[in-house]
Amino acid sequence: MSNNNPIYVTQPHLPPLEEFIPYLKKIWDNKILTNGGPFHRQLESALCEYLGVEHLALFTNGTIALVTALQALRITGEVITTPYSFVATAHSLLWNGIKPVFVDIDPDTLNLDPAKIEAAITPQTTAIMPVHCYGHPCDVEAIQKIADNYNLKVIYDAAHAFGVQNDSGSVLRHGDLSVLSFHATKVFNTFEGGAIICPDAKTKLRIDQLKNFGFVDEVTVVAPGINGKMSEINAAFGMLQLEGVADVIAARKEIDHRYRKLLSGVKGIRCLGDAGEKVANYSYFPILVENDYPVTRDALYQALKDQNIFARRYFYPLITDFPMYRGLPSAHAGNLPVASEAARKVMCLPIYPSLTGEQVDTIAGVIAGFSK
Ligand code: T4K
Repeated sequence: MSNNNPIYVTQPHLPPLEEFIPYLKKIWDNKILTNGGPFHRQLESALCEYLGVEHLALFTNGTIALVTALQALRITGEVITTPYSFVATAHSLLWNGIKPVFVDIDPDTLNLDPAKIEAAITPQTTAIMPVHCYGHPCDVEAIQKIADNYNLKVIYDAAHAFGVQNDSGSVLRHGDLSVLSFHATKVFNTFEGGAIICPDAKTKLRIDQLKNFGFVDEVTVVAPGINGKMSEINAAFGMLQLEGVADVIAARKEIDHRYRKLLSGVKGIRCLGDAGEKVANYSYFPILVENDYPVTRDALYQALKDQNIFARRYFYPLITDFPMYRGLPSAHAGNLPVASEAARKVMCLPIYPSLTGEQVDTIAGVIAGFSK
């Protein structure tokens, strides 16, 4: 028997429509639609406060924010990164004419393995771009140590890490810059959107110029900047979303715990553990379908689909399998055994605030059903 209504891997949280009307009214009244208007400024400071960071620049999406972060730090040459991510991570390097150098991941966290970074450093290496995959923090201390030793910059792709904290507070404070995504599929969404977390006002100013074509004033352009500005409508929506984000994360936490309980005894299913975070955001629920599970990951994926349950294989294929990357020496599967295995086994189960306990039970039931 299959579910009548499809269950997707995620569903964006939306507050009641009538709550957004007063925000729209303000925009209609003042006629400021974009270019750093009042909602843009408000959301930047509200997010700084919520996230526990000093400076933040809003963007139209996470990808343009990544591209701009690399520009802001004038990164060139080679950048060490992970093959186990959404393709935008590596694309941001190609958009800057930078050569990605792929390094394998840690089998427990599925984040860039610091122990393998040093061997990939060459005289052309200028930076490291790790990803806090699924919102699980990277080993930020070990990565910083390597960066300091070799005089490299660190730009975190923190697209999944909204609100995540480790021992020292917000994980977004690590590295030279961190980049968030506020895409519809993220824990905190502004329809489309993103941000760069910057360490100081000077860097934020440069980033603000870069996202506005490089304009410094009406008649001065200092860099070939891009149009990366978040519009007032997205920023206003962000202000409203921020009010409910703690409840959103709490609801996700409940679903996460329910899955873990239901799947704990299922032979061959490994629920990915945390990476030592003190505050998590439960942005994804990845499981690994191990070799002792009765059917393959893809067979399980199809079985769920047959029940109208649309899990996703994030991150399969690996970035290094795409044509624009696979010719690079570091993209060779032999260089990336852990990532290759994870890509073969992983599947992200549906997780979003309005997913009911009953639906979670159904999904876990399909998975447990094979190993009975
Ligand atoms: N770095 C990392 C590590 C990232 O994961 C991402 C984005 C980025 C950088 C780039 O950030 P942005 O430039 O996107 O801000 C999705 C998202 O489009 C993408 O933002 C995200 N990562 C990636 C992991 O997932 P798809 O192609 O899987 O999305 P899609 O459209 O298949 O959506 C998945 C499901 O969500 C749908 O089956 C139904 C549901 N959904 C989706 C949308 C867009 C809705 O219910 N409503 C919606 O509006 O990439």
